[in-house]
Amino acid sequence: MREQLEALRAAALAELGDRASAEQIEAVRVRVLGRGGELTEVMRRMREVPAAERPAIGQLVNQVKREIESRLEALQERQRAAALARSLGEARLDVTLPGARIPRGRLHPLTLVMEQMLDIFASMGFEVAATQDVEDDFHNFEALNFPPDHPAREMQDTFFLPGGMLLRTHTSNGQIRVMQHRKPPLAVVCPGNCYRRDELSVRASPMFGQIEGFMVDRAGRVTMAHLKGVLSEFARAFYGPQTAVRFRASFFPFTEPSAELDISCLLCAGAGCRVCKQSGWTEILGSGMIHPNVLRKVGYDPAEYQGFAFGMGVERQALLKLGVDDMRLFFENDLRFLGQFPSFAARSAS
Ligand code: 2NL
Repeated sequence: MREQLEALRAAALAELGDRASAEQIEAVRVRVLGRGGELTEVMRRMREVPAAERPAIGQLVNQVKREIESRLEALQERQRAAALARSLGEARLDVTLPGARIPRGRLHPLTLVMEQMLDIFASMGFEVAATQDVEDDFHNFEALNFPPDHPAREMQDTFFLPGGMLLRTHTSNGQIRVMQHRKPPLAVVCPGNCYRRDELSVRASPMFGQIEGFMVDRAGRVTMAHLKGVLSEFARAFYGPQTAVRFRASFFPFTEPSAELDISCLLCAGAGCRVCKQSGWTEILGSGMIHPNVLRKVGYDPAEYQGFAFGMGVERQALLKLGVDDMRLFFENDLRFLGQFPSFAARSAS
């Protein structure tokens, strides 16, 4: 019995070496200590042992049991520690490391300028209506009193699409559509992109943004004085309260009379410089009283209704306002350039 116990102990401890796996450890535990295991079997046969030897054998059984138990425990503890060390090693986290910088996006300077311009007109009660870039001849040319032989209607200047449509050359198409569908009183601004067959250059781009606007009411209620008031107010709100304005007579097929608006040069404040070609003034927009032919085309009787309209280029205003001297910069998407224009304070101030 004694030899059997010692053999059992030797075998178990030999199996419980330092490299024993968790499965091997569990197998030994079940085989030796488990119900019906080797040690239980020995205890069951205790009555075969002569009475005199029983206490000594009993002690040996207990000792073998304790030894194997403590070895099992030591091994399990060691494995738990190793598993913990492994998982700590894998998921090591240094909370003092700087975080990953996620670059923050911002609005394109042309978007900022466009939004600020629309905000100013909205504050004067204008609605904003965006319309389609792909247009037909009627809404882009005919309704605007362009004569059939006007140079703007030529292949050279306009992108014509297969099927008789074209890319609008100004956002006036949107105003024609609004007037066709609604009755005065109306005050609406139409922002959007326009297209002309120009090469991209310092001063021009085949795609450019425009804001046009109009105000129409019963004859006598919207006059040239309102045109001057609204557009002077716009110029001072957008370019600053110190900005001087002047209206200069001009010509457009869709307005009569027509006027262009100049502001005092932002760079030299009127003294004369390269930007204003020494004149002290810079042109920012065109405007006029809507031509009776245009009113008739949208179904308004010119004897009953009257109003003014205006149009301006977004890139041109952005160049002047932001002090940029090359339009191509707006279309190159160089983040070093685009990053220089955070949303300006004036957006919320105005
Ligand atoms: C310019 C000149 C202008 C208009 C646009 C307009 C629209 C309708 C009727 C009458 Cl539906 N006029 N728009 C009027 C005068 C000038 O733009 O130089 N734009 C950049």
